[in-house]
Amino acid sequence: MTFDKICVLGLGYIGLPTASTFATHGVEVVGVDVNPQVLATLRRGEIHIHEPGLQAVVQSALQSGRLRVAEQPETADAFIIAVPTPFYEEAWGEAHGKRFKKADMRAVQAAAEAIVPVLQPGNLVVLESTSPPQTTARLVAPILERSGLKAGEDFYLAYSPERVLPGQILRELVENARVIGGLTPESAAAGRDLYRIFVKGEIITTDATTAEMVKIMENTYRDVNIAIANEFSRLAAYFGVDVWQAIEIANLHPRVQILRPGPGVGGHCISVDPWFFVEGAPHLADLIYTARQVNDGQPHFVRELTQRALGGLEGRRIAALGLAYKPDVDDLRESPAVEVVRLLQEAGAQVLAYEPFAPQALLPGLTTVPSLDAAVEKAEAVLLLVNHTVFHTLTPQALSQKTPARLVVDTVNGWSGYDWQEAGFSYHRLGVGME
Ligand code: SAJ
Repeated sequence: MTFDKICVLGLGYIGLPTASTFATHGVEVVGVDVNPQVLATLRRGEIHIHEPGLQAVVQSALQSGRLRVAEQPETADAFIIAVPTPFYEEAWGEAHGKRFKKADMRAVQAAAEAIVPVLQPGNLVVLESTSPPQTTARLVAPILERSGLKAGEDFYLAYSPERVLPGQILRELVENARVIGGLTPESAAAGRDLYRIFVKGEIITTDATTAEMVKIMENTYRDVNIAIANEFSRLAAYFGVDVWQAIEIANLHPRVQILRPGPGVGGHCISVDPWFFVEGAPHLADLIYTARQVNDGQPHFVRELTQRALGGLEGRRIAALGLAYKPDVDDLRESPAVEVVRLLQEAGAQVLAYEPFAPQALLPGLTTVPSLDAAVEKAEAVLLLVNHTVFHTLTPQALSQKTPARLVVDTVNGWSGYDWQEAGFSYHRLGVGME
């Protein structure tokens, strides 16, 4: 199958790089977004998201005339849906003794509905948004069939998850292996023809529900493995052991690869996707559910650790270093570091938080400061929450010039305890037994 013109619905972290990459590979692309500000920004030749190299690709796609933006989809050979699938913040589900977060599929529904009036026989529709198993077959297909056309017979329908790492999106889009799950084998083949335009990695075809499960399984696998690392950190502290040393030794075994404990799991993928399994089959997802609870509970352990280290929290002045969900990114979504700061403040501590990648970030209820100096100058304790390179490379000598604090709590194993103790600091690390 050949594709002269495609429509990409949703111009966010995935849709915009995908749309512009197709355009720079010679396809006519119409990028659609429901947010007028996003369209206005792109029409000015600017971009609304932070991703290395993206601005240049988008500009070249726009200047070539092959990428343009629009409010509504128009007739095309293929449609790609790349809208967000978050979960409802307030509405929780409950079944089989589990309380779970529910996927908010309204953006996927609205995107499919917008395609209905322009869908034509022989078209291909691909869903890319991370979705609960069976979404393509049970949610998207029936909506598209309101056009009077039958999915898999009159038009092709496929699911192809994005699996790129923020910060590396443009390279990984092209180089990573890509899974394409078709509602029918012909739909999968049509999807393979489409992505072959720019994908250099292997393209694996399967059915739609398998492709949906693959994506959620990848992130759930990681969540469960981080949960066991976090539980090990609690057990090690309880038994008077240094978890970091124990993990290092265990990982010498050829079939063991324990991940890193930390203040919890954040971001918009790994802390979200496992819920799609729990919501879809709560009676079968015991381990996945427990792992989510372990990881979501980790900020409470950091609060307790800080409380023990300081001998109390009420009125104590703490400098919190880092708010991002992982090192060297500016993304604060679902960040456990933010949760730790909230818990400390709720316990009466006075926390000044500094995030070098988003120094102006405004978070309700949190006091953020624009520099390291401002965070530490009056602090009694310094709490390392994210192992950003700028923090990791900070020496106790440099820090002691800026702060009266002589107590540090390291939740990410970012610093050498020996160096800090030598420099006169009382040093406390997550996952290490305290006398
Ligand atoms: N984390 C730990 N310990 C570890 C590793 C990570 O506590 O040993 C924490 C991080 O600090 C962070 C969270 O887990 O809070 C997630 O970070 P991450 O780097 O593991 O993953 P993401 O969310 O940035 O990206 C993931 C990737 N998926 C996998 O590695 C299986 C990426 O390839 C996916 O495209 C992305 O999710 C997505 O969009 O689904």
